[in-house]
Amino acid sequence: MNRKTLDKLAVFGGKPAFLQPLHVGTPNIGDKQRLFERLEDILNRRILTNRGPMVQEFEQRIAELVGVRHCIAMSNGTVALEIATRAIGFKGEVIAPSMTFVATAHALQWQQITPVFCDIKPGGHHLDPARIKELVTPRTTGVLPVNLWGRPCDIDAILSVADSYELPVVFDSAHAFGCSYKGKMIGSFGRAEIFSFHATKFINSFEGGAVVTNDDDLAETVRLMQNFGFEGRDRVGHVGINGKMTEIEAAMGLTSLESMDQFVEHNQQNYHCYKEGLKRIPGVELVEYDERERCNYQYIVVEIDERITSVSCNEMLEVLSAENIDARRYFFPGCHRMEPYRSYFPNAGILLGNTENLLGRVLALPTGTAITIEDVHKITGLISLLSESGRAVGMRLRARSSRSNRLAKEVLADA
Ligand code: T4K
Repeated sequence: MNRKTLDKLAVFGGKPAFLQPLHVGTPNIGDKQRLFERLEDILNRRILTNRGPMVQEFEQRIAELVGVRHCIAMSNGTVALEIATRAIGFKGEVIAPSMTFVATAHALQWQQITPVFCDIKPGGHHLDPARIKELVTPRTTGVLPVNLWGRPCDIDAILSVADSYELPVVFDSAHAFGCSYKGKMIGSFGRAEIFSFHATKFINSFEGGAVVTNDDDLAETVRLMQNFGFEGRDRVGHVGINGKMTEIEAAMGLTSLESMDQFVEHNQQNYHCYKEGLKRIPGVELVEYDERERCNYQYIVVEIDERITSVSCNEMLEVLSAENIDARRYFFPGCHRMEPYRSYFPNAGILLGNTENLLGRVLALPTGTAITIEDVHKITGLISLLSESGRAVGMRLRARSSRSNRLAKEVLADA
């Protein structure tokens, strides 16, 4: 790419490719009219929360779709994790990946349970079952794997290792609603699983989450704990919390569910368009879905190999951001490098070689129903341009940043 073409990039003063920012996680919105009708019902009924009819219907629909006996709708996915792990009796130490959103670790630490970070598989993004046994101690009470990006982890192998130590497994399936593993819906594995229905998720209820399980006793405990531990009007049997989903959230959830097929179709088209647009770009590898399974395609994730692209993940982010493409470095720098875990386990990285190697190279790109095929073409076109002229772009960005560092030093020296 010659200098003139480079000048067209917004990062070097050109016009941004998009007038408005394109986000990772712009909400999927279903039929607004249906939502308004439900809102009308809620207001007329004057039951706004405390497991009203909308929440009950939402729970039933989720349980049916997943194929489990129980769904307990929650205020969000984090509280769902906290309650599920508490109700099972997790304490002491729990084995979990660091390659996840920090809520996975926080849900444990919030209850004084130590997350013991386990590395991911070489070349993968998910917990490595082969590494679990080296982390089991007498204090270990469970395993908390994550079905990251809606792609299942090695569920059978994890359950088998955990079983050999009699450790219960709770799956963090925050991303994986509507996805399957070996033909069976995610949500039906382990003692329990959780979903998130946050605004940025495939199916959203503004904020929201759920615990799903086939264990009747566990479901009962989760339900009680979610409602302050009340077992009747005047009797409390557990330390509980307020983890309830509201009626309006359930109304949004139900409305989202009705459009689930359209959301999948839209996401799938975007995914195929990304796949086509990125396939010949050296150093940019799309994390692929197994299309023999059910997928929600809600995350478009690429791995950048800087040795080939000559621009780092960070530089790519800077260039895309200037074009109004708000890509995200999920989940950099890893839970083990965030507080309080960084202070508790300053050397955790030594055991997390695959995680450390991956975290600096991952970018999530915008998708969802707010992103069109034309948007995706533009995004992949830009990435292609970037990779063709990675060396020149990288040099120019680095020259600019060292110029501005020099300038800042001169200003400081003059002050
Ligand atoms: N486990 C895992 C593996 C998780 O990924 C998460 C949550 C949880 C557990 C816990 O579930 P929740 O307690 O959240 O239910 C977001 C979400 O807040 C979080 O739910 C999610 N995972 C995580 C992966 O992403 P941020 O801070 O990266 O994104 P946020 O909220 O800034 O949204 C991204 C972009 O989406 C925004 O820049 C703009 C756009 N957006 C967002 C919202 C909320 C909109 O256009 N409209 C909106 O209403 O955390």
